[in-house]
Amino acid sequence: MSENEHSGGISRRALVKSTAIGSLALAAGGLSLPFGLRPAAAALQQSLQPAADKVVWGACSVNCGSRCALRLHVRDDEVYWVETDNTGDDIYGNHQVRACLRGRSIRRRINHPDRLNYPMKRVGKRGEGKFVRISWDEALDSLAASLKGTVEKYGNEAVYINYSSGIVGGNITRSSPYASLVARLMNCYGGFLSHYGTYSTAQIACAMPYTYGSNDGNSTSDIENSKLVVMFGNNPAETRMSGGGITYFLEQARDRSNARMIVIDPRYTDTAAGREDEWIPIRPGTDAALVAGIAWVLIEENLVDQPFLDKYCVGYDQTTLPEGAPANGHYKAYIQGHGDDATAKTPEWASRVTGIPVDRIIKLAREIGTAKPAYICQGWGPQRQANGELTSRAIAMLPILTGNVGINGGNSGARESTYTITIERMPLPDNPVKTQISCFSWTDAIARGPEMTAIRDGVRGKDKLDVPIKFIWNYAGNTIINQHSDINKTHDILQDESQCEMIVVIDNFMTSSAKYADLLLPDLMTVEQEDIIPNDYAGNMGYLIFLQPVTAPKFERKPIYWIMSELAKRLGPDVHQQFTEGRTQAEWLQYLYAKMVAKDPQLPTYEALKEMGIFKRKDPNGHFVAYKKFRDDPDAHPLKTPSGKIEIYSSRLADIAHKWQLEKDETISPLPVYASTFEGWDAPDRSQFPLQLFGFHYKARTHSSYGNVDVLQAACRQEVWLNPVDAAARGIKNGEMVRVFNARGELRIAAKVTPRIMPGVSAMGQGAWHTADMTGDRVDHGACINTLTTHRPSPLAKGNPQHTNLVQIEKA
Ligand SMILES: Nc1nc2c(c(=O)[nH]1)N[C@H]1C(S)=C(S)[C@@H](COP(=O)(O)OP(=O)(O)OC[C@H]3O[C@@H](n4cnc5c(=O)[nH]c(N)nc54)[C@H](O)[C@@H]3O)O[C@H]1N2
Ligand SMILES: Nc1nc2c(c(=O)[nH]1)N[C@H]1C(S)=C(S)[C@@H](COP(=O)(O)OP(=O)(O)OC[C@H]3O[C@@H](n4cnc5c(=O)[nH]c(N)nc54)[C@H](O)[C@@H]3O)O[C@H]1N2
Ligand code: SF4
Ligand SMILES: [Mo]
Repeated sequence: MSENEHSGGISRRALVKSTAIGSLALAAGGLSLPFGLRPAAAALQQSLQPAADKVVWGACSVNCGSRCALRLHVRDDEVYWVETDNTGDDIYGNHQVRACLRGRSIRRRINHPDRLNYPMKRVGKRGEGKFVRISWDEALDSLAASLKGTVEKYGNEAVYINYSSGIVGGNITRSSPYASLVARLMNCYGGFLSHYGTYSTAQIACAMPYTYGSNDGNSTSDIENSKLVVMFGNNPAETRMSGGGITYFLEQARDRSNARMIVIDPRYTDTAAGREDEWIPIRPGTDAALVAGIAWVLIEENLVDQPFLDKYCVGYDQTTLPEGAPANGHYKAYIQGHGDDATAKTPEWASRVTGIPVDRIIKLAREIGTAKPAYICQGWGPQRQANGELTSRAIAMLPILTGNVGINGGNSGARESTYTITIERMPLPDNPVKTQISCFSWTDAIARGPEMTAIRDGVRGKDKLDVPIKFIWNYAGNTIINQHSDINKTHDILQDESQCEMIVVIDNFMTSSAKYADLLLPDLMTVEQEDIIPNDYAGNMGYLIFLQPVTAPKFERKPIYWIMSELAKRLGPDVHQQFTEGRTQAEWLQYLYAKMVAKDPQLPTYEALKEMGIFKRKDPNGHFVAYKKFRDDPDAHPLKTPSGKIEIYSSRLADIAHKWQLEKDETISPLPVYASTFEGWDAPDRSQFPLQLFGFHYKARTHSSYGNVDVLQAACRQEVWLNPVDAAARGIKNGEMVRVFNARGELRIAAKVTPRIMPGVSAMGQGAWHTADMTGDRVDHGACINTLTTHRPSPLAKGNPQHTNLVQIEKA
């Protein structure tokens, strides 16, 4: 989830000189008890626990948007007890980076029976999970031969590195397909077909820059300066769970400001629960209509910040409409009903679309128009819809109309940014292959690659793709199957071994994606290696964690650096030399850290950091304020948009809308309008599949990671949320097993009948492990939502609209 995972400048992380805050680490060796534990309790705890042989600093490095320190107690080369950060205290600003339920269960992952122990090659059909053990030599020789063969026959453009996010943050252990060791190796060997966008933020990262030139938000800590917090589809209580993460900042900052908090979400989320002043349920995919209804009230009641709009923006009304735009093409005309659709976006109109009562829309508009400053933000749920590009830009209209951009206590309408200590990554040679596809369209690139064009399929760097994907690298990702859409269709595409000829999976576990591997290679986990990892989203407290290998490598698991170096050897001495530059993994780490210290001399020395385990530092600027320089002096600090201003009307989007080939139910617009979409609430297929369905990011797992840990499964069950009205109409009781299905597939799951979700909408945690007999009925008993999602991409970003689905639910 670091900047590379979310390209497009989601999280702005300035490297700033500053001083260390109280982060005196307890000694890494010897018995260390939780800081502040009272003596009696400490004595009791000590009497219950055998003396530790050693305590090793580790980190949980999954892609959950947080990052937690772990202190792993080890005896006889096995972890027997897991604790978390004990540096700092409970005081806001010097708090502990405490792990959530997942990180604390890492011992069960390390020793899980699903773990891969040996290199293997597939002997059954793809997906069957039949493998035989082979030696590392055989694995690496056949991998090298296959890669060479693919490059000779089809060229480097036929080699694809699939999106993956299993390990985030490390210098060395780092799954990001943009910058992993796999990418480094491929760039030393002629390059590879790369992708743009991420499954996380495809739509918003593509769309926001048309408005702002980038996609930045104020740090959550800045809420201490706000009067009102409005969250659209943002659920940090589940999606930023670390003790060092956003929820803590949200709570603490709100404590200081007493800001009212309004949560706009189809679900009454854990973030809302007990914390919100108001929950406004909204029909999925309709936030842009709510914004338009609010804008109508703001304009009617003279609550817009006209001087701000005149000075900083383009296209609000006639006066700043850019050249070439139609006379009725401005935002005000769209809202007032003078645009092409001749529809006034009254609260009554918005109410019909969103399902929110008229008076509530008016009241919300007045609150947003008068509370100054207001922190208006969005999570990434609204943008993971099929019209998500429009939605993300539309939500940004509220802070723009009310002049809340670029000030303390305000926000841009984007998700929060964070402070971080910038870390030096493994350098990446240039990729000689310039062609890119969207990260979501790789299955299309296998099945119909050469048909894919720039103006219909979003191919970049070329007018069209010349070769289909023939070789896939999948390192620390489960997006071959579990996390990509339409599993049944993906399965069919991958069955044909003459299409994609080779799939290499490097993982720790026998995941559903691993079952589709031709070669399956067992990696060490991050906690089993030495590495340095920075914080992810952590408000205004940055930190570094220095991990030491918690145990010796077991079985024939190998670190990724070794795997890639050995492969490089087999691809030729030049490739090997360029890949390793003659350094071992340990030497690389020291070399990279030395570069960090050279740029940021106030960092501790390598040895001191190793001793500390965790080093924390607060943002010396206090809070990050997005677009502050622009607000202070727009001439000296123009935005990165073509006009240098906030582009409410984007001429570039007008041009794209004009040139690209789109279907009738796909909309690209220069203005952040509301548009219906395929499989939305008003789509024709709703007569057959009457319920909207989306998958939220669930506390039980990080996507599929930790999904196989029994205690977590028991603590947070996999259920489909259903409103009592919809349940009663189907004769479904709470806890009963149901079938959830549409034309793409079917899954079985228990029903959670609850008023916490609005009628007509259903939801389940995404990331559960797909479990189906793919040669039989294909019914998924693991309840992985991607049994039901579509391969059809969103119109502009060509991203994953995985939250836009229509289904039927019946008693099983
Ligand atoms: N329907 C639906 N689908 C979604 C989403 C959704 O909201 N709805 N969300 C999307 C989003 S935002 C994302 S980011 C993607 C995430 O999709 P993925 O990036 O595939 O994330 P995970 O499922 O966590 O899979 C990570 C894999 O890395 C492996 N791994 C972990 N640590 C290591 C390691 O040290 N070494 C190696 N070699 N492997 C390791 C894990 O075992 C696991 O198989 O899913 C997307 N899919
Ligand atoms: N525990 C846990 N934490 C995680 C992850 C995880 O898998 N598990 N994944 C991490 C990753 S990689 C990412 S990208 C982030 C994802 O972070 P997000 O994308 O923000 O998470 P989601 O749960 O998909 O969506 C956030 C909220 O949006 C709501 N929502 C869905 N559709 C709409 C809509 O149309 N309008 C509105 N207003 N609300 C809507 C959902 O109910 C949900 O509460 O989370 C990160 N954190
Ligand atoms: S899953 Fe995230 S919040 Fe939980 S321990 Fe791991 S890094 Fe921390
Ligand atoms: Mo993500």
